[in-house]
Amino acid sequence: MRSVSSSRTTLSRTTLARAALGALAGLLAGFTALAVAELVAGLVRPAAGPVTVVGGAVIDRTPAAVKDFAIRTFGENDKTVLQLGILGVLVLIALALGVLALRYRRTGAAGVLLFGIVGTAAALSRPDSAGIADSLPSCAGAAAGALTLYVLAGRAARPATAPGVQATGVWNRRGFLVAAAVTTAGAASAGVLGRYLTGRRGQGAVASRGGLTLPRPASPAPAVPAGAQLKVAGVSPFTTPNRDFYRVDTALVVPKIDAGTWRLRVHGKGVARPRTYTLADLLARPLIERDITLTCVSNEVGGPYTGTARWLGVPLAALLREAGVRPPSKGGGADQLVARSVDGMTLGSPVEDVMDGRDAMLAVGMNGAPLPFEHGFPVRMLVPGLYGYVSACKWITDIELTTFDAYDPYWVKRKWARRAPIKTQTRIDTPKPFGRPDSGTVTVAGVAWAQRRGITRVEVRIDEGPWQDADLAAQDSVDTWRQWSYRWNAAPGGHNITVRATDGSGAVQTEERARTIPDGASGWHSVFVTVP
Ligand SMILES: Nc1nc2c(c(=O)[nH]1)N[C@H]1C(S)=C(S)[C@@H](COP(=O)(O)O)O[C@H]1N2
Ligand SMILES: [Mo]
Repeated sequence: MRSVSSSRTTLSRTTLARAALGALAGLLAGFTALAVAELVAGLVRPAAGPVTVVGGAVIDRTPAAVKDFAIRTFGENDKTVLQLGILGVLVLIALALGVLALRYRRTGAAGVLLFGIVGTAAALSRPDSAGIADSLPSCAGAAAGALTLYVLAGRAARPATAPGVQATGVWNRRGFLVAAAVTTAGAASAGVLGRYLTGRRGQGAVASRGGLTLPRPASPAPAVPAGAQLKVAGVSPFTTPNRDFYRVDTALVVPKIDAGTWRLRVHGKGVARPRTYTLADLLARPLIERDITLTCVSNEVGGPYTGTARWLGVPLAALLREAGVRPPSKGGGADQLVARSVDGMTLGSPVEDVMDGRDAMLAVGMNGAPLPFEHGFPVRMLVPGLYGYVSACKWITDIELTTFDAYDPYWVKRKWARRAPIKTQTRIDTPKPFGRPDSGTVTVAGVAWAQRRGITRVEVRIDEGPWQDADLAAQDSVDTWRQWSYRWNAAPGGHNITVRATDGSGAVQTEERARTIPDGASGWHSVFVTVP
């Protein structure tokens, strides 16, 4: 009895240990696959790496509500979370395939090969796909991974037999370890080399940005009025530094474009003189410089996805007029301008808005520097008054004049509105939600924005009390946000602070709550604080 049970324990221990080896073989195969894919992507095209293309394909297919949830929950870490999620799934599958391969070597290896197909399908489905070459990283990675699993599983599973000696059930541990070590070293070198190649590819772009001297604007921005920036701790700075400026896009790998080879094509309906511009062509034109507040349609009431910068750029309306474009109100046939970026993103703006006299521009500078790569280097579009997703194309490379009937750009295909002017919003920056300010005088302060209309009034309400006028900081322009503050005599207890603004047309910000989808959030921002 005793001996049976102990042999059973030995057996299950052996089984477990073997399963662990199988799992390890699976992990190493997965690691090898990704490292080899990285190396090939470094040689072919960094954006064609399997995690990048699968992640991109997932983003493209994510329903708007889920995307909104991801932005809300993970903020600007949403892409990292997505990539970690993909890696997590890959690890689980690799472990399972490894265990499977102990018994069914061929099947396990074939399972790894399937990922080459998944990666290829994802790569080819991306809007910026460079064609069949984009399948190379996934296919090469999958092949290397399958081979690794086949070899390692063989070593892990094979009992150490010698001629004339009965199989002992002890596998070839040393053989496995040697193979595993060689695999690890080889895969790690492939990965490092791949990273290096990817980095080197971006160097031309980095150098072209470093070497770019921005011309002086023909029309400089007026100085920000001294009174536009309140001296209140906790309020958002009037000008958002580039490093703090929110970033929202679908790019898992930030495009690094060499300014020297960059081109912008302008063509389409009603374009009498289609033309392709170089950066030098654009910089030779008279530039304007303007303070503009950019806002994302995914910004919740009270949310962080809005910021103000001093932008330098080429007036877009003049450039379009030169090309022969007329707005619909002047008889032009195209009512939609579709901007396309190097990563295949498409954004559509009303031609009427772009040409109605506002400072729509092809921006090259942001707060005195060339655009950061994250914000669209070398050139992005900006149209004051419109949410980013219908106007602010980063890494722009193509402008096509068309109609709203003829073409739905990326976000519109995903149920967002075709037209999306920015809604009036007010945000309380201080005190923070659930803050505990001391009783007595508490300065409540924040920002309000209604681009193109400007802010003429901000009111604050404590609990269910009357609306009180806040003090307005100086207004820079109708296209920028405006700071406000309110001195509140706070009594101990829990309090709700609510704010609302009135825009330049006299319209009071609506109380009606709307979600971000389809055309931007509305409603009043309020924070709850406890005065101890
Ligand atoms: N190429 C490209 N441009 C893009 C996007 C994108 O995903 N890809 N996102 C748009 C959205 S939704 C917004 S709100 C703004 C954000 O610009 P920022 O990241 O510089 O703040 O860029 C717009 N331009
Ligand atoms: Mo956005």
